Amino acid sequence: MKIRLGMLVVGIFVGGVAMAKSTDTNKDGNFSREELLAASYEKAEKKFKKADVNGDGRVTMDEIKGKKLTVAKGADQNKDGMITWDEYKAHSAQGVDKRLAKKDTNGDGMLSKEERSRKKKS
Ligand SMILES: [Ca+2]
Ligand SMILES: [Ca+2]
Ligand SMILES: [Ca+2]
Repeated sequence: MKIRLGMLVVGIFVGGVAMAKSTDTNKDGNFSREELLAASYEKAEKKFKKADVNGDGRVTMDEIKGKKLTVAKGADQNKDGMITWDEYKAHSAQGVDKRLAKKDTNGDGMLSKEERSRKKKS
């Protein structure tokens, strides 16, 4: 049971948006949704470009086959076997919203330093 929980936490962490200091572009100590989205898109764009081997702006399942930590298959929202940048962007935004929903305990739409560092309660 303990092991399973640990793996779950690791999975969430790997799939989440990196909480770099640079995310806080206006330096107010909080990560707003906009700041999180900007950071997430920036990261997503790098991943997407890397995954898009032939550079046609779409990532096909062939392109991500056998690769780890690239574009998630779940991003293919219309299930046509290709992930467009729009789909991937939407997927990234969903990740940000999920993260906010989970961590933004006071519901102000921003992650304060305390909220970011707070460990998940068991
Ligand atoms: Ca900020
Ligand atoms: Ca492609
Ligand atoms: Ca698609």
